[in-house]
Amino acid sequence: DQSGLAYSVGTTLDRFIKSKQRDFPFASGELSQLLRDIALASKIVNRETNRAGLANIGGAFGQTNVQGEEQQKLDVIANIRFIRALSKGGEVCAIVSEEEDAVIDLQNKSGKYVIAIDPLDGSSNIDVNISIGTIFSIYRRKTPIGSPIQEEDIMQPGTEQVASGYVLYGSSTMLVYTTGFGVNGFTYEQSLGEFFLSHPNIQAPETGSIYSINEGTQNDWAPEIKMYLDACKEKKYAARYIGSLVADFHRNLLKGGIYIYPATKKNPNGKLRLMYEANALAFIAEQAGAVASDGNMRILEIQPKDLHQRTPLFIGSKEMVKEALSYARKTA
Ligand code: AHM
Ligand code: MG
Repeated sequence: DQSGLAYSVGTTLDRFIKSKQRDFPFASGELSQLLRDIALASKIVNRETNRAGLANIGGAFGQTNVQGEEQQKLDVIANIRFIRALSKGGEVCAIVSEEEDAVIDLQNKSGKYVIAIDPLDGSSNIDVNISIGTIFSIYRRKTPIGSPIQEEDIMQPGTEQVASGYVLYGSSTMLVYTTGFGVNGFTYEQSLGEFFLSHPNIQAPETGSIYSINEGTQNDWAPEIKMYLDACKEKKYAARYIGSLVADFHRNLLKGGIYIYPATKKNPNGKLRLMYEANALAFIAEQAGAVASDGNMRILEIQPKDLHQRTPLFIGSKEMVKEALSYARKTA
């Protein structure tokens, strides 16, 4: 293939979603539509991300966009774009977003899905042209459709996710998602405006030789984390840390590795958020044969108590996470 895009003549995300609808024999196709809505919003965010550098050069794009909105920070723009797509789509009744203090109740009488989303993760990398991502979880509401949203619709553990995924705005843009039947990755072909299946049935290596952690905070860790890192160095593993969770997770998922965001003195429960960062990636990890833990239990089994609750995160190749956690047990 001369173009290097062997998949560009292959399966589009749309076709793939349609072909997978048979995984849900009783489903009406709303989840499929919802995934398409997310893909559309991610294309818009991709566009905004690509031109963010230019937009920051005073006046290059003018101060207002086509909607007449003032130029805003990319994370705010992403939040607006996703909420707009999810409200217009009609399948969603409520949204939990990193950018919003409270649950957004869409007052949508027919929506049966609840979304938790971090519209643009990796805030420290936005302004410096480094990979960033979108992370999303999809739940089915527990109470009857049309009735007022209740706490039980929102505060669901990760095991209840019907789908989750992420978009990586990297050297190319990718959408990776699962509906509980394995993990598939799609690469965005800009000139065609389509995502194409490029990474079918992703399987995480059982082990690897990459560790990803912000070592600058090591004096604030529990001793066992330091012990595990020492073991990694003993084995001459590679340190790789982008500081964008999606990018660090994605690399380790494909190559084999471990990502750790431990409890620190500053963040005694870790930094990452359970509902719209950890859960989505934990579901994908498990579906690809990797694992995710908070140090004591499976991320997916944590019962959320607070919308913006944080959790320590150990995620990645099975053997590596197992070894990391064994140090915690040794010192306990
Ligand atoms: P954000 O939601 O403010 O973007 O923070 C989340 C990010 C993750 O993407 C990344 O893994 C982590 O924070 C990096 O944190 P640190 O700079 O403390 O290493
Ligand atoms: Mg975030």
